[in-house]
Amino acid sequence: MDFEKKIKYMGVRFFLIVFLFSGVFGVLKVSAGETILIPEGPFIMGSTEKDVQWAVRQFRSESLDWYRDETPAHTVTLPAFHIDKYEVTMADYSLYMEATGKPPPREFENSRLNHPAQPVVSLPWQKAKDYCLWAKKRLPTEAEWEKAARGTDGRHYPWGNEPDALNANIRGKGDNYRNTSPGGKFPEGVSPYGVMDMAGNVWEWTEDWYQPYSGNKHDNEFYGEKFKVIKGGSWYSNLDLARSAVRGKAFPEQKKNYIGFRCVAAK
Ligand SMILES: [Ca+2]
Ligand SMILES: [Ca+2]
Repeated sequence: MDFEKKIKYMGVRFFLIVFLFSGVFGVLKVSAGETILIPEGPFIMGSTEKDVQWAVRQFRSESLDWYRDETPAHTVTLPAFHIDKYEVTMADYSLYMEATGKPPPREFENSRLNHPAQPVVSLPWQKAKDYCLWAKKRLPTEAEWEKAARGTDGRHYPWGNEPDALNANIRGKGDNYRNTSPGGKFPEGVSPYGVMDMAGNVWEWTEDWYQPYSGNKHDNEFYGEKFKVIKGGSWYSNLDLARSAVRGKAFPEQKKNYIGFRCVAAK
């Protein structure tokens, strides 16, 4: 190879290396630490009787009882806080494992779920909480999560009231994803504040126990300090469960490939 060719060859190689590096960091940039400010003030949490009737009709549900834990709709006033724009990703969690020596959750071995920009899954509640504390944040309360998802006006979904199945990664691959999707692939599903994937992709751990709302008339054997509330539905659930008022529940020690999380911090 003569000198001129060699220079050219090295130039191409240099370009390729820069290109690959920017690709890798591009992935990290999507997820690492981007947060959204949720302003202080009141919002409507939970579901009215009318909301419940709507869901029953829309999803041809067999029982009104499925929805009773969302009632009554009530106003909650929160101070301002920051919330992660995206669910915590595999790339985020890899940095944490490197820094702390913590072991990987088992889905790190699953090729369908382990792209760096896909949400980390299969972590029990305490491990999700530990990650947030390491990142100098914490898990959201149920109220914080719901306000960040649906804004102040009591809408069914982050984007409004239309039950549009293409606005979120839910069950089935009609939305192009059979499993979890990389963060931010559903721009139409964005919340009023700009938070991504609050409907679908993965359910998200919250700080709170599954307790009745004040004024709730529903007899429910699952209330108490047994289950943690999870929010938003997942790639494994239907559009009904992706409503922002839905109160999912999971035992804190459950490790599921449809449960992930995001963190919040004080303003
Ligand atoms: Ca899907
Ligand atoms: Ca989600």
